[in-house]
Amino acid sequence: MRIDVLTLFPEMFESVLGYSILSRARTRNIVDIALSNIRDFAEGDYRKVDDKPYGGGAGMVMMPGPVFDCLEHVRGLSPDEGRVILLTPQGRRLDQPMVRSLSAEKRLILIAGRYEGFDERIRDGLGAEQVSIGDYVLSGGELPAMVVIDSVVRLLEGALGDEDSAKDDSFSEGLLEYPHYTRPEEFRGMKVPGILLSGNHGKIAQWRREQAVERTKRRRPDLLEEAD
Ligand code: 9D3
Repeated sequence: MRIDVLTLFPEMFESVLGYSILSRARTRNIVDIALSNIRDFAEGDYRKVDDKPYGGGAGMVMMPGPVFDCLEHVRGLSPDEGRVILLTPQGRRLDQPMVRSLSAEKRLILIAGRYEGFDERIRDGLGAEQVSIGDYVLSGGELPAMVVIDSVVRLLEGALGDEDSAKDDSFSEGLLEYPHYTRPEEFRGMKVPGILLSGNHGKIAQWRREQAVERTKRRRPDLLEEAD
């Protein structure tokens, strides 16, 4: 997969892309991630990318010119069309089915914004899908773009190492996870449930399923509505 990111802060991405699963996926050529600075497509001595809103009001608005020019440049970097995603609080909320669908694409083009918002002609004219990562206010679209990248890349064939569990147990799809324990058997008076030490794999699987259903009921009843 190829992922292009259009951003005013390409440096923000470097640490996240340089660690663990993402770093390994890049060195193994499972994903090629290219960062483009929208400011490189701004004009004038000041390379302005934002301006005051027509009609007045607080905050600045991201100008359409640099974003359109940057996208046109980026499109030419690879023959694949790519699914264009605009990160915005007004977008459809990202969830695992959307992540799965994005992971099936050959190319993604992510646009991260700053300021109070995009000039409406960016939304109208770019033919982009608008995506949000949830109902809370962040300072820009960069962290959301990194969330999309991380969630998508870990689903790509070969991205997870042996130590990362590649697939969930089938029953746990759509449920919260069952409780996990490792050594020691007793820690500060808290014991590992005896069943996990029993060696009875049938009973262990049954206990885990019950635990997963029970904690989903208690903490996330909304998920249970949709699970099998
Ligand atoms: C008062 C209006 N604000 C909208 C809630 C303006 C505004 C605040 C922060 C507009 C953009 C932003 C920056 N956020 C994003 O670009 C963003 C975002 C987010 O803040 N939360 C969840 N998902 C996303 S995707 C992009």
